[in-house]
Amino acid sequence: MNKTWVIGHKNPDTDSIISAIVYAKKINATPARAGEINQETKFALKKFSVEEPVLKERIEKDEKVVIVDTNNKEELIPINGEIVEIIDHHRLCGNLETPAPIKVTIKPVGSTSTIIAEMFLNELTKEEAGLLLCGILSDTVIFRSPTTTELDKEIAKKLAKIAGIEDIEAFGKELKSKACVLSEDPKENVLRDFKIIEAGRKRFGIAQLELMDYESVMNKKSEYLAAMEEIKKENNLDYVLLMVTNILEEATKLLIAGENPEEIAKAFEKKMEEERCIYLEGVLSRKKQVVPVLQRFFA
Ligand SMILES: [Mn+2]
Repeated sequence: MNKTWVIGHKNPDTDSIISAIVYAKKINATPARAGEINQETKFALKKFSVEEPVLKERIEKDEKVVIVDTNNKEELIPINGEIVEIIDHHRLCGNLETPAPIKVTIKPVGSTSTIIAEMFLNELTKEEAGLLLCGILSDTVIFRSPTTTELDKEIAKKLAKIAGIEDIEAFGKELKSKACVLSEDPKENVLRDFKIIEAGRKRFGIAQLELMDYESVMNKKSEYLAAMEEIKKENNLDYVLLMVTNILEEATKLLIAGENPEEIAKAFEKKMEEERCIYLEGVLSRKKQVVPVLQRFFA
């Protein structure tokens, strides 16, 4: 039998790694990762004594793969083998092809972990439930992100019960605090959670850091802007934006590298707060609150 892998997107986040681990276990496949594991995910895996999945650089011709937490070819490692299933919570991208019909599950919920938890709710071990709870809390920013649905909250409660976690909010904050540990290198931090999107004729790189303050980035603003300028050139982009998201304040300071920062301020109907920075109250989600604004404005 050909080997079946379960893998999420490059620059993997907690939801993507955990979805791969738990789903692989449930279907007797092998989980893999498409990049380095971040501090938050490491905390989650350690907490429930689960090993890191193996790093995979491509899916070989004779291998099968289940894709989780994305359906965008550009976010995946090269796939020479056969895609057998997709489970995701992002908009349908339409750039993946399969030779035969496959099972596709895409739901408008806060995390892929939510979908997988719902599939196996009555057959989860304590560890699996704990891991999936981490996936939900991470992607929904402890239910603060506007991507959060009632189903996410409902499933999270059930998972917490199975995992023996009493205070979901406190556990979520502990998990999220691990994501706030920044490296000394601004460029590394910007690339940590970085996505390239197109809006009209413009190409954007949008990075996000979820923090419990602004200062850890804003005190080194010029260094961050220089790093963003470099990344812009390297990837042939029109703009690189950095969402400095304060999850406690539930707001984002958006740093802008690119020719015409005023144009970006205009897209969000904001005044420039300070040089190359606008303040976005209530904004936590790149997918729901930043990308659509740019795509509408630059359409
Ligand atoms: Mn996700």
